Amino acid sequence: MISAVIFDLDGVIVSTDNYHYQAWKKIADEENIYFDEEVNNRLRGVSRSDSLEIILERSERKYTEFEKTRLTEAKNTYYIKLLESLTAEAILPNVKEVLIKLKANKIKIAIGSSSKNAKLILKQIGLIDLFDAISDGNDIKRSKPHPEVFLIAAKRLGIEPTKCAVIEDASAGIEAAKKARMYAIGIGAAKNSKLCDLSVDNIAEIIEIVKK
Ligand code: B16
Ligand code: MG
Repeated sequence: MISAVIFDLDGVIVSTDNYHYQAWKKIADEENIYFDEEVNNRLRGVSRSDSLEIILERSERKYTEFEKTRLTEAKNTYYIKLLESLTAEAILPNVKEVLIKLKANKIKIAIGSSSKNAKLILKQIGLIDLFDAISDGNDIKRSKPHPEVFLIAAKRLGIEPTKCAVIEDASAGIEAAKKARMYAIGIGAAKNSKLCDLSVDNIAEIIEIVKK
């Protein structure tokens, strides 16, 4: 039986994935590095510094640690600038209704996000007070596919990992959920991940699944 649902943030709750794309694209263009949607899909759920390493795979030269720090800082500056215009309108369809219904059914809800900007985003879209626990990029040493972010969320909820479901748009997040021994639900870009216990087209489908 599922007692809690842990939600990924970027790409599941809110459409900030498009902002990450725009910010990384600007960096890649400035550095003359090839970058497209396919590369971008590999960045979903992955930390800022690991994302840069993936982008630099296409670079013709090696970057020093100092240069890498400068690039991750520049990316975050662009990203935060884009976040300034973020409002509740960016909440993905049916998300708010699903969160409210889960709570009405006594299912705990948490955030499990790799982003260090997760709380800023949740405040801006007006959802921060709805969650029973938040685990994000500031809490972890290793990002998805490591299970740490989800295990911290479960601990903060006081629920056994095996009684938690995770909903994710990243293959790395699905892998992390399975490593944490949680029920893994894929949506969007993670729908075809081989490790999913289940894939959904619409987040509203999870209500019936967790009530079983
Ligand atoms: P930040 P999630 C992830 O969020 C994003 O999917 C990923 O693209 C990003 O690199 C990562 O957060 C770190 O974000 O630079 O804001 O700390 O999908 O785990 O909610
Ligand atoms: Mg995501």
